[in-house]
Amino acid sequence: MSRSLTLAAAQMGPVQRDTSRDEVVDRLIVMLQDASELGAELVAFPELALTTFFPRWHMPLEEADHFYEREMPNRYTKPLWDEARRLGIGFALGYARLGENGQRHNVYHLVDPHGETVNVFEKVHIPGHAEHEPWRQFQHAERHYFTPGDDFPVSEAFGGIVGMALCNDRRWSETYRVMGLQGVELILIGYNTPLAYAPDPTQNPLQAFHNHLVMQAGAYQNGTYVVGVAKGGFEEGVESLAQSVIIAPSGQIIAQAITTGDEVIVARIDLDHTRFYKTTLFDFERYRVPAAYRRITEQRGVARSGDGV
Ligand code: CDT
Repeated sequence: MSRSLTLAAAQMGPVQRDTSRDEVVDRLIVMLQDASELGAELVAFPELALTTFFPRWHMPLEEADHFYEREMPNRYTKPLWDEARRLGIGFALGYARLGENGQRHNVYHLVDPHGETVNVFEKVHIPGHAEHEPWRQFQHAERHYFTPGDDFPVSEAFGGIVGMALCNDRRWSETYRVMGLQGVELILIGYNTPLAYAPDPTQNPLQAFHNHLVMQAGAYQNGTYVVGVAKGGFEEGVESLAQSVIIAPSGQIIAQAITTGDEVIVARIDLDHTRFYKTTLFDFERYRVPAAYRRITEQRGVARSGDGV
């Protein structure tokens, strides 16, 4: 049996603060067309793809409103929806959403080849800080700008079971396992990862290693494909990691970007290869021991048995 799918990761180079959404969408459409020519049926774009990574500045929320989208598609992104439908190709797009209820989420929007929404994922792990921290060279104020989501749903789409995550979510093993427990076969992850991590600069030279480490482990331990797609390069003077990848359920990297700019990578995958891992080493039904994992959901920080937990 085989369930093949041709997948693309459309890595982006930087989007500067004064770059218009029209210019960004033009770039996305060029990559969508490239991916389609290469046979792709699904294209993953990065986190916060339509704007610069604005959490690097701390400003009053009302001043940041223009970085958020109130509806989707909107007048800027409609050409992307139209072109994708014309090409018969699905995509996942990351952007900041300001809901009618005033809630602000960092979202990943999955669209099928007919232009219909499959699902909109709200980023769960919101990194960085909420207050202005002047000691930093640049801010990472995501906790000021975004409310966390509270689930990792999966959807039947593109012939398989598809889930999503955004950037910092990829560092947490729970992200993959919660989707693994729903039988996920393909996880799409968009990211913006500055190379300089102010709280602990010893991690700076390890950014690329940690990026692949967590996604390869998540793929293998849950028998799923993972696509990690960056917005990389120098954006407003801040250098971000590129190295977008498509990873097999074995944990092996199938395709990897070689630039730090706009670049499409493609892989033809067989979703049935997830079975190799899901029915053997990681046969959850047979081998998991949930009674031994109670702390995972009952406890947030570190505590030992002697502490009464
Ligand atoms: N966008 C995002 O989540 N970036 C974080 C940066 C590190 S936390 C300041 C990441 O996990 O890559």
